[in-house]
This record gives sequence, C-alpha cells and structure tokens, in this order.
Amino acid sequence: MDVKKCGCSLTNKEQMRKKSGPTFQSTEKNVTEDAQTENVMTNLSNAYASDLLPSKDGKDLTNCFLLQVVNILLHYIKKSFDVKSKILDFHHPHQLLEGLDGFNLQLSDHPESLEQLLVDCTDTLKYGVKTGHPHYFNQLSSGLDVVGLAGEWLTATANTNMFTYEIAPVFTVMEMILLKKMYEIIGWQEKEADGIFAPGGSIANLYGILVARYKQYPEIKRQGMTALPCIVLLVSEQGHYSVKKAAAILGIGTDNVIEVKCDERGKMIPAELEKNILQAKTKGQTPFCVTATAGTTVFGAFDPLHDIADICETHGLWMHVDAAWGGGLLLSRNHAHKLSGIERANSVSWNPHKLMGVPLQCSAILIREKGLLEACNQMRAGYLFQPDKLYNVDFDTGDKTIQCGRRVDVFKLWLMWKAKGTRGFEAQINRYMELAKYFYKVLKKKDNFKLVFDAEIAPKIKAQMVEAGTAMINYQPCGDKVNFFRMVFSNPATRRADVDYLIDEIERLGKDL
Ligand code: ABU
Repeated sequence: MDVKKCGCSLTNKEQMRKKSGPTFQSTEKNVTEDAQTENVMTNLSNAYASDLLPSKDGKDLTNCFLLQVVNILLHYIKKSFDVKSKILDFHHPHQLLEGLDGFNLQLSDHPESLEQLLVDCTDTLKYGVKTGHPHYFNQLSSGLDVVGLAGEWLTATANTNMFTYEIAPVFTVMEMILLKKMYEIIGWQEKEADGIFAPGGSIANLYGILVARYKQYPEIKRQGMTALPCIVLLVSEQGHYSVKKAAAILGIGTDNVIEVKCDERGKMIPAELEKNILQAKTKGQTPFCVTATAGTTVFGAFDPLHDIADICETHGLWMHVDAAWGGGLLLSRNHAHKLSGIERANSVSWNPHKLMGVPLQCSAILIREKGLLEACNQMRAGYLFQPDKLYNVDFDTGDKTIQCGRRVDVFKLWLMWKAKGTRGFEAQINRYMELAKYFYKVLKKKDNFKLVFDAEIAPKIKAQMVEAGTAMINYQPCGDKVNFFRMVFSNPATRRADVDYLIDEIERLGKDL
C-alpha cells in the first residue's frame, strides 16, 4: 500500500489537530479509493496498540499507523536538511518534565490512542536536536545519511540478536565481510585478524585493553587481579577519557594510567613515552599496554604511530590505537598517511559512526590475532553456543564479546558501503578535509577570531546560539587555551556556505560580548 492510497499524509501536530470531531481526516483526495483503509484512518483516535498486528484484522490499521509514522519522519528529515529551519527549539529540562503544549512525558497506567502516539512522535522530534542539519557541528558524529537511516529502519524491523548465526544468518556474515574489509584497509591479513562490532568507541577501547591484559596474563580470567603484578598502561594526556574508564572497570585503577605528555599540537611525544615506561619499571610497576590515538577528541591530533610501535616492540608492550575518530581517514588516499604505522598495532578501535557518517551506533574493535577475543571472553553458554549445530559454528560470534545480547550495527554500514562504494566514502571524507582547510583559511584572515581564546566568550556565544537554535558547535578548555570552539567536519550536509554562516553567526553573537 502506498502513502497516497492509505491517505496517511498528516505529518505534524498542527495538521493532526485539524481533525474534525474525534476522527482523523486525510488531506489526500483519493482516499476513498480504499474504503477499508479510510475506515481505519478515521478511527486512529479510538484505536490502540492492542488493535495493531498481531491482533486479528490489525493489518490495515498497522499499515496506516506505520505510514503515518513514516510521514512524520519524512517531514522531520526534510526539515533537518532545510538550512532555514532551526536546529533546535531549546527548552530547559524542567520545562520538558513539566510538559509542553500537550506534550506530556509522564507515563500513565492506561493506554493512549494511536493518534496520541503520533502526536508524541512528532513532539519528540520537535523538541529534539536535528543532528543532520548543515549547521550542526557539535559532535564527532553528525549528519543524517538517508541510506544509513534505511539500514537502521530495516535493522529495527528485523529485531534480531547478533550472538548466533542461527538467529542472524545474514547479519553475522555481513559483519565478517565488513571486518575483513577493515583489516585489509588497516593493512592486516585476514588470517591474522579478528574483531567485533561494539557499542561505541569507549567499549571498543575497553576491549583493546582487556585483550591486551589477557594476552600478557591469561590467568586473569580465572584468578582475577590478585594473580597479577601492579600493571600500568600508558596513553597521551590528549587521549580519550575512556582509557581511564576502562582501567577503572577492569580493576586496574585510574591511578595506574600514565598520561604521556604531548607536543603543542596534541601529539604524544615518543621520548616522553619511553621515559614514562622506564620510570614505571624503576618504581616496580609493570607496563603492559600503550594506547596511541589517531584523531584526538579535541585537537584531532594523530600520535606518531611508527615511533610508538618501535617503543612498544622494544619493551614488549601491546599497542592499541584509538582510531575511533580518525579511522575513517584510512579510506582517503590523500589522508591515510596520517595513520601510517597503524598496521603495526595489536588492536584498533574504529567508529564508522564518526567520519564515515554511519548512523549511531557503529563501532568496531579489531584485533591482530585470531582467536584471542574468544579465548578472553568465551563462557560457552550451552543454551546458545551448542558445538553440534547443523552449520559451521565459527559463524556464532557471540562468545567473543563481553555482552550477551548485541544489536545489529553492521547492516547500515554495509548498505551505505553498497550505496557509496569505498570511493564514495573517500570523496565524502576528502570534502570534510577541504572544508576544514577552507574554515582555517577564512578564520586566519579575521583578527576578531583571536577572541575565542578568551575564557568567557565561547560559552556565552554557544548559549545564545542554542537559544536561537541557529547552529551548534562545541567548545572546551584545554591547558592554557581556555574555552575555544572545536570545529568538527563530519556532516555530509555541510557546504562552504554553512561554514561561512557559522563564522558570521559567531561574529554576530559575539559582537556585543
Ligand atoms: N567518543 C567521543 C565523542 C565525543 C564527541 O562527539 O564530541
């Protein structure tokens, strides 16, 4: 059934409120073509979730309800890409908690009508942030890829679990194909590599450190930390906070994370790394892992991976590369050199939901040793991982993970790769780099932008920007550079005109401060 036939054309609350009496009128002329659906349509205000499939005769109502949802989403998608629309309609948390113009977030004991659910869907989007908007520069993950979105819809509809081939036959094979592609791009042989999609870069980094420790001390799995010496790990002072979080989770302790000094561009200084390793050994500590960063969160700096790999080899340390942000650059023949040496890493985190623009979430941990992930995490749950199944149980990948249930994050990436090809991703990423260059050039010519290093300016401009809903850009303090804007290019909708707009907007909002 298509949208017109169904007559499911109402797209927002205002239109929905144009209903006459208790019924829900369509704006389409040809709605009478399908009398049965018309009948269903007019009763959404009196229909409930219990009337949808799998209830008997729920098919037409289900069609109608879902097509209405699709209309709401399409309306939102179009607005997201409309540069003239606001990025957000900002409200304070207490306003949302108290309820806004009929949008009540509180839950009741009794079911609400399908019509009310549609209004709630519309309002949820209305008061949210349009992360696909061309002026959204706030996070490392941004943009709204339509094919990726279709992949996410399909994934939600399939609603399966990644732990076994048995219940996710296509998706588990797709995951293997994608992981193989990523190993090849890094420069590893398939037979020496392993991996899994994880719920975000922090968990991927946790995996890297977990496996590093298991490789060195396999007894940890049974005996715990009491069996180990005082182990320490190293990461640059600009590395992601998830490394410390992993140390806390794994019982290593945040005091046992050594922060290595960076140069003025935010890159780890190899001589400092070596010095810290030697100092730790002198103190009786046992370094076991170094996390290098390929694309730091604030400066976007790339640690010198070859130098770090040399030091790791000399001291017998596991080298993990956090390429959550910068991994996408491997797809660009112009920019992949920034990650030169990544092929020497023992493990790599790479988030396609950042530079590659895959809808959240999509993150991989890649390990340069087959079998290690499984040996580290395997518990052999008999009810899931029976060895005597009818198919090759190597495709039951669920025992490699620290989770049991695992969502399908791979399909949207696979579908986007089909849609763009490797070269399409390359073009997209090259464009971000060109925009960054353009942004830099424009700013360099402007004296007034020196002001953003002032302690108060960036938060004040951001506050006004959020209230106006015109653009979003993040800021942070860092060392002696307090509260400067962090410009992120990972939004496929952004053009040079949007960069110009942002600069003008910062100038406009900052003028009277
Ligand atoms: N995983 C770090 C993401 C940070 C950001 O988007 O700003």
